[in-house]
Amino acid sequence: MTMTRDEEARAILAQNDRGGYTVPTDGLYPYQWNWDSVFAALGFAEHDMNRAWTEIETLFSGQWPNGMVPHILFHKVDPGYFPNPDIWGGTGPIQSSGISQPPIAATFIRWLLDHDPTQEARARALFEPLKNWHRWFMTWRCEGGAIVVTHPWETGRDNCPDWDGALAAFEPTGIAAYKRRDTSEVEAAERPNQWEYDRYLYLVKLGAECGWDEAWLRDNTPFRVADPTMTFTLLRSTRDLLAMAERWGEDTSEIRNWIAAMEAGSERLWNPDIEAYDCYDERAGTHTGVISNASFLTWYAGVGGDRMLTHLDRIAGLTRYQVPSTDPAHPKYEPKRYWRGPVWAMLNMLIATGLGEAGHAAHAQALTEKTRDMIGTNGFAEYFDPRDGAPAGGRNFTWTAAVWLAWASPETGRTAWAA
Ligand code: 9WN
Repeated sequence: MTMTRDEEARAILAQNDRGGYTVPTDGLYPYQWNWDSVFAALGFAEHDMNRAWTEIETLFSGQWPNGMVPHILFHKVDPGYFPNPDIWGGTGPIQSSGISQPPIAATFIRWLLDHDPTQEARARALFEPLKNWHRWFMTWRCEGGAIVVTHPWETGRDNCPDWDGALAAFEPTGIAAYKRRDTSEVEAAERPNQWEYDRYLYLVKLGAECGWDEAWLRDNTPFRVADPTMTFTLLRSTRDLLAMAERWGEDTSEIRNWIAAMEAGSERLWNPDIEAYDCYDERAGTHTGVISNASFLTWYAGVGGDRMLTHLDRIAGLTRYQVPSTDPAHPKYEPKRYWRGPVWAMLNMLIATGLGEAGHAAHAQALTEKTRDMIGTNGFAEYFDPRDGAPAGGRNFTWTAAVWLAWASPETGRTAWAA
């Protein structure tokens, strides 16, 4: 008997469950990733609220004393993934990477809480850890109110053309010989290329050698790029943190200051030449000129009004499925290569949520239906070719299953996570 997509999605979450945390997919990614886990929690929330909270609690058990929540927690070392924990040299309570990932957690925690207030104590226990994480970003990664990254992996949009200029500005000298593992699991044409990998590893080496000293990195790393994924998700999450602070009578002044800083700082990501939000390379002092799916998180963040609507409508006319991770009109668009073109369902969920909240019900509905069709027809791939929805990257993917259950499924999906 064939399974329904809902049943399949629940089975994927169960298969990828390693006890307290999920891996993004078996084989390719054998550890706990930060934002993958937060999406996973929303998928679990459809049928197992206790498991949903555990996922996020396990993620925060790896928080560093300085507040940073790592992008990977290496709970059980697995030789199938590279780079391994020794190369990262993370310094937290659990072996980990030394960088973070898009901070969507406060928003998702608030959604879980609104949806099921009986779990309030668990949400409240995460309030201070969340605030400490946000403070880490505002202390170390805030340039004029825009949030910067020190590694492309931190944005979760690893090989987007946004990084090409900043990566070309340095030579990856002194990295030890290494063997990539990702290309034994997935077609090389759907992954970053070697030139990029060498530079990813150089930036890891730089961080590990200074003991992930953020002050040193701020002054010395060649890679410091302000990014809409980080800025818009942190701004949105900080709004949700404020709502939780108000609910529990906590002090709100610091949080309000962060919101005001990022509202103003978002403007630094507005590129007047292309009339769009993109990245800003702090070292070069230039915009990157790439309209990515992260550019459309503006509604989710609650800034910019409808400035990106024209581009959204234009891009919708270029490919069968939206939102491509790189604008198909950009010369570096590659429809099958990872973040240089493919559609990512979980980014679509954030974009559609923002559109719906901003009163663009028809746009939100259209994106939801496209994503439903794309997953319904092609299964739970890591990402999809925008031209025909062909599945790409890893399969049986946790966050694709999770956003199906939480949002895109006609049976279990919700457009609003309030009760
Ligand atoms: C490096 C797990 C992660 C996602 C990222 C995605 C990819 C890792 C990799 O996989 O990155 O962090 O090895 O390619 O780009 O968004 O969190 O699914």
